[in-house]
Amino acid sequence: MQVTPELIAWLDSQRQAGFGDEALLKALVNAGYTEAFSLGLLSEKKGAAVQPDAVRQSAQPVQTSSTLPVTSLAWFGQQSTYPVLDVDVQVLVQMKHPQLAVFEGLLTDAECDALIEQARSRLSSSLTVDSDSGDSVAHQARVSSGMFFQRGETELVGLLERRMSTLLGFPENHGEGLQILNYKPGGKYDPHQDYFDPAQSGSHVHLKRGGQRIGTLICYLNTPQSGGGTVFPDVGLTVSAVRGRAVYFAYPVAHVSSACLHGGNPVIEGEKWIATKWIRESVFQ
Ligand code: PD2
Ligand code: ZN
Repeated sequence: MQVTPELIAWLDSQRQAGFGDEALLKALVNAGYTEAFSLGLLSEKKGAAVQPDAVRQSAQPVQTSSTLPVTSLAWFGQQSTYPVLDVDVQVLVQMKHPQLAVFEGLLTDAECDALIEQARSRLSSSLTVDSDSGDSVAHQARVSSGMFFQRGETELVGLLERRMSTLLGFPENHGEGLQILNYKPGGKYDPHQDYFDPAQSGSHVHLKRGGQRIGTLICYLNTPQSGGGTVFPDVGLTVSAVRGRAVYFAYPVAHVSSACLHGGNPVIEGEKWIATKWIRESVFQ
């Protein structure tokens, strides 16, 4: 494990935001660093950017690391199949850094089809978050159309949300409403981070609604004929879009060191439908 400039910058920014060593240690360990490495880092870089008490007290913490509901993939490395309420979920792939897993069986084929039909008439062009204003704006980096369900809006959405929170161990009310996306040929989502960059002013409006995002679950609702996989450039991984599969990745630290850069590869032939659940550190409203 290496002390990178990015890691030092993250440590500085968290200390400036008022976090103490206990919270920082937890966040580092949750992100996959060993305790010995994390303790060494904290003591070696002690107080590198600590500000006077008055500034520290008035700073608004952007990430309450000590209250993360998903501390790690608790099931990591234990079983290959998990009973989740009324279904059995298979774990096809697991990684520790980034914290990532690929699942099969979380949604049945019939549920995938039904979710698409419930969303189809409500799609509109997808937008991205403007980093300065926080507004939603059209951007060429994201070519798709989509919609959001309210939490529990339909019986099916409610059931899927209960399965998701049971599998991953987060309270249902920490989840944003389920988002459905539809990509046509040429549709894509360039690599990005799903967390709100604490350094950007536009993030604050989003952070008020439940704190930072800490994990993403992308469920594939159909199988495009060609293209459309989800790519993780930091680790050279592409997860193929196959109906009924899902990829989960967690970023307990809102920083590139979580290695959660990811994108949707262009759809080459056919179309692609996904359902995405983003998990917040606190209750999302
Ligand atoms: O469609 C995808 O594979 C994809 C890739 C990256 C979706 C998202 N991000 C997202 O919804 O955040
Ligand atoms: Zn994303």
